Amino acid sequence: KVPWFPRKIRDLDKCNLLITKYDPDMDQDHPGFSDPEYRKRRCFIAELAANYRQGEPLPRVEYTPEEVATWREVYRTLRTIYPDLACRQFLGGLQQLERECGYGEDSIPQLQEVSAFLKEKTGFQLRPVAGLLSARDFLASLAFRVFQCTQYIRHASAPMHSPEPDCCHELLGHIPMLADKEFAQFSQEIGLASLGASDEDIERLSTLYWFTVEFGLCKQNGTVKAYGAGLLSSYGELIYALSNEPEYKPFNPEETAIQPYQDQTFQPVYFVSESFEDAKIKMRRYSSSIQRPFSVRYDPFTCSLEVL
Ligand code: H2B
Ligand code: FE
Repeated sequence: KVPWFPRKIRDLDKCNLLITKYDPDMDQDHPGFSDPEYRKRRCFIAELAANYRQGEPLPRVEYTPEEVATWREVYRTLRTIYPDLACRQFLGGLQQLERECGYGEDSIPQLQEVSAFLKEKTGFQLRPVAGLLSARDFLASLAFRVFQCTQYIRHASAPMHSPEPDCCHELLGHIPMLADKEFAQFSQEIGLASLGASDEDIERLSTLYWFTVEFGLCKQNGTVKAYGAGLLSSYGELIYALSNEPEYKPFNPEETAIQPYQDQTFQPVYFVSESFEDAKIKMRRYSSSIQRPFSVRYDPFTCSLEVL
């Protein structure tokens, strides 16, 4: 039996299964666990996401001076190392965001503006999400060029690390890459491959997502650069991944899809692709090997799927 999957963009309202693994109310090791003010703030922002319906304007958050100070510290620290370590597409996207979308260390960009910006560049749009989503729901939204974005910020006591996605991770790690046409297409293709897939195939696609979109490296002009959002939003791991300590393997979906990964500490291994073009071709070949009793095509005019 084929698992349910969204057929039109509105159906994403039903893709809302949250995983409470690392949230500040459940996880004693979370830096915000013993800060009731922080937890209250998180609940408020979570409500905004829970009440959101597809097509509505994205909620605005008035960030406090303390939250902006956390953002400033993250932005400043990362911004200085990007020119050496980030791939060209990322740097181009970030520059455009700084010029056209108010990116900078003085304020946290609002999802509404960022979503409008992306829509013009690659057709991607944002949707607010309360926390970590199930892999199936998260991947399904990519099929519609919708990126699920958290809106809260990490705890002020640990500006350089967050156990879960937060707005620094989304806005600095993911958004500049999603402004690149080729990367946008790569992301959507993972999403399309996930629709109606078995739990085992979802697990393999999640692992591929992890080692590409989150922790991917690629060669550019003979040097290895970062394109993964988990790297580009973590000062410590970005430096580590591009030092000579970790092991590198060439990106190869069959092998990458079954590599065990770490969500608590740095990755022991990173996968390097020759280029995005190369990663896209290999991923496409892998996706077409996934067995499903139907095929899907995305219709951008109606934002819905044709299931054949
Ligand atoms: N949920 C949210 N909110 N952000 C993510 O980046 C994310 C997620 N990543 N759920 C998913 C899981 C990823 O780890 C893969 C697809 O499992
Ligand atoms: Fe992420």
